[in-house]
Amino acid sequence: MKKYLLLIVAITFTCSLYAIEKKVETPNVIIIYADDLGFGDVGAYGSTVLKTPNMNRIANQGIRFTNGYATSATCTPSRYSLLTGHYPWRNQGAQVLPGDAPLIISTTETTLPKMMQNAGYTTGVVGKWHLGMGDGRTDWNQKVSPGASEVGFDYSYIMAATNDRVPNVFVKNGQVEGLEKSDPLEVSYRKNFEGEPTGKNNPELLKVMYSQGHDMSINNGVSRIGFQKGGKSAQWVDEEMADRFLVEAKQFIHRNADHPFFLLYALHQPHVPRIPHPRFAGTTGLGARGDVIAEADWSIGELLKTLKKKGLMENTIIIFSSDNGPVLDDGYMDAAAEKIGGHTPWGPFRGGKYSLYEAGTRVPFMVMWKGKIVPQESEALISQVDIMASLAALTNQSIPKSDSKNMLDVMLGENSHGRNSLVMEGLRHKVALRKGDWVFIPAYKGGKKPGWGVDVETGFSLKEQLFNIKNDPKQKTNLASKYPNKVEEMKKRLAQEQIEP
Ligand code: NG6
Ligand code: CA
Repeated sequence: MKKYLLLIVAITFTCSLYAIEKKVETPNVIIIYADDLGFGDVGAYGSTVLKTPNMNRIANQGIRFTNGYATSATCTPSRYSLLTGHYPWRNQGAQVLPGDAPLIISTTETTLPKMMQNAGYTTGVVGKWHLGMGDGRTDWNQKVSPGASEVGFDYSYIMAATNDRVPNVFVKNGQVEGLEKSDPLEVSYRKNFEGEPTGKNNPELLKVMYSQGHDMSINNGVSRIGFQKGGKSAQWVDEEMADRFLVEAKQFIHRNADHPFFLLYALHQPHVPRIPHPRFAGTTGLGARGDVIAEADWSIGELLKTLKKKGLMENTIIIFSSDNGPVLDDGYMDAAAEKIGGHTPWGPFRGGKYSLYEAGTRVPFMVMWKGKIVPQESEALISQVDIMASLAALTNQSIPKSDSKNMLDVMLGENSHGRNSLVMEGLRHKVALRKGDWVFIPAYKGGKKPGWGVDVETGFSLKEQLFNIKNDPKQKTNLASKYPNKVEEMKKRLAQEQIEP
């Protein structure tokens, strides 16, 4: 009898231990994702000229990664990886998209937001989308589908592509907001609609002049990429965009404060056109680019205040990063280069947006979970593609095999060993490998400059390039001919990574 009693006690004990171990935490998760914000744009990453007190707050109260990467040096591919856990070069369609492009994520794919839904979360996305929506023959006056909802977001308030691409409207749960039946919205990337002004023909209507491209339809005194007609009541006012997205993000938090939520707050700053609210214009002395970063920082501060007010600070993980590196002139004469002064958006690195050199993909990457993450800096190698598997581990979900690696303990600062290697992407799906302190860029044709006037290096060279990124962050000395064995090793590894996750 005693024996049985002991056995029962033992079983109960093991079961309860198991229960403790299996206890799944479901803190809210907010990803704040900036657009074209550089490593060196953030105070916590060394910016002294430009002040970012609220981004710094996240960094200083959480873990600040110094080796954190976007998967690509442009927007759509990086966002694709964040939401799918796949490297972007595995999908030919994951390239900078026009505003009328169809959705590039399969509706049957297990995505980050779908995984969070499975874990019991209410999911939302506010801000920049740029993953395509509709089937490619979109009538913007009807419900646009498939889109964010089919990718796994219960709520979406987004712009289709970028703030420099038509249509210049917000799409709320698949419906263009504020449309009037009498003035339907039409969009084309092939030709203008008869009688409609363009930046090219009517520069007198512009408040900011374009420098490259961006000479098509005009809205709010800014000419864009692509043509649009009608839908006047729905067209956005750039100066109000930050406030609009902030209100939406705050309302999402308010509505979902009493159960687990996942929010992707995809900021539009500092992507072009850089048009801050008058509250921020001229406040940084760095021109429009600095001012819209100040505006983004303020928005983050307001979001943090909302969490605090709702008592959600200890129960929310905040991840902050950027989709790609910085660029100065990206198509408008907004004096970003002329007013840069001593500010270095690319930090200590070479290149920028569009580049296979370091500043293309090395971005601010920080994670805060008040009371859980011990404030620290981490040198662990980590990629945004890892967020999906890490959050799957957090919420006890299983996901299909992908490029996403479970870095939960690294993200929470409990382990300083990140990835051994990662693949980064430049223009046109060209890739490079980071492994340990080394970066290897294969020989590529394509020219040193992107070719449409931006002052950034592609990173392409007809010669193979090998750098020790720790000793030489500016990638000044190509060590390929000095270390042929290292080149061979890196080449092999890159080929392996390309074959399978
Ligand atoms: C480029 C645009 C640039 C920007 C970029 C996408 C021109 C000359 N340049 O083609 O302004 O919109 O696409 O940026 O049109 S991203 O951050 O969304 O990838
Ligand atoms: Ca971007």
